[in-house]
Amino acid sequence: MKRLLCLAIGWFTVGCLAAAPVSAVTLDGSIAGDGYTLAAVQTVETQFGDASPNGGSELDAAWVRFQAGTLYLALTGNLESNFNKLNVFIDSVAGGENVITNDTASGGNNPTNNGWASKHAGLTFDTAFAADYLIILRNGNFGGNRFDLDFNTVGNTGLVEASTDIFSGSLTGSNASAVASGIGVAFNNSNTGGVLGGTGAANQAAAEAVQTGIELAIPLSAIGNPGSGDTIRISAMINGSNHDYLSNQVLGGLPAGMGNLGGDGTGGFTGTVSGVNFNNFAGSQYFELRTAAVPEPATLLFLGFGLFGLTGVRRKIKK
Ligand SMILES: [Ca+2]
Ligand SMILES: [Ca+2]
Ligand SMILES: [Ca+2]
Repeated sequence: MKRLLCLAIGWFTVGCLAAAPVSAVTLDGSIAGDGYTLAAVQTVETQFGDASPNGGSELDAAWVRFQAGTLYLALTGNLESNFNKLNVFIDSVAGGENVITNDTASGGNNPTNNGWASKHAGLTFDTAFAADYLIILRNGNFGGNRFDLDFNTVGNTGLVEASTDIFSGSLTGSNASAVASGIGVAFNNSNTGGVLGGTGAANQAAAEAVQTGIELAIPLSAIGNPGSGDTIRISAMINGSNHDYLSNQVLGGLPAGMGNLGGDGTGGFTGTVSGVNFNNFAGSQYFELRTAAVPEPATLLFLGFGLFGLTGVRRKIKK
């Protein structure tokens, strides 16, 4: 919450300054000091391994901030360095796919990059969600440590951008513009707190307390230029390294008690995730934000108030 700092000289209140403006977001894989707003908190423990910090994957919370035409999205937690996929589906414009179709080589409408569409064909989002874009993040060791990011359209093949080893030989790091659309990403995998391993209800206070993980800088121009007040919906989930076995780490979260979704929604392996239908699980497996929901802090608002209008403030100061 913004606070007003009021200046008083003797008996005269001369004006109010907005609290020091929140500084620009630092793309470093941490939400600390960035002025983020909480958008979603994990609801269920992870069945993809409790990271300590390596050896597991968890999505603890989602944090957002709009700044200078960019959507900053932080997904706190961990991503195991075994090329498991963190898939971030974005519904930011009209149209898109509520049920994912195959790639164009197999009768669908999606690009073939990373083989994701052929594994997702049939996956069904909650009714209100129709994906327009997908960011795929993964890391591991294949000819050296690397972190890769793919960005593509969903529902048409208009855009495919794939970028490998964006942290120059490291599993973690920061890259202010990883692909041609200008999407930046940073990853800090140092979290050892957050949710525990299992299928029980998440400790949401612990999940909310996690400061590090994936931090994305997404230019609104890259996702169809949603306008002021438009709703953007995001469904983030961790999948296996072949896009064919969904974990139980999804934001918005799955109901407590849910284990990995696998390919059929109940943990079974089928070779694809086509049997997953998020309408079968209580709650929304997406979270939403409005472009105007997180207004920029005013930069050094100086409001000249007369003595008369601020008697209340003066009384508070005098006390
Ligand atoms: Ca940061
Ligand atoms: Ca859409
Ligand atoms: Ca649901």
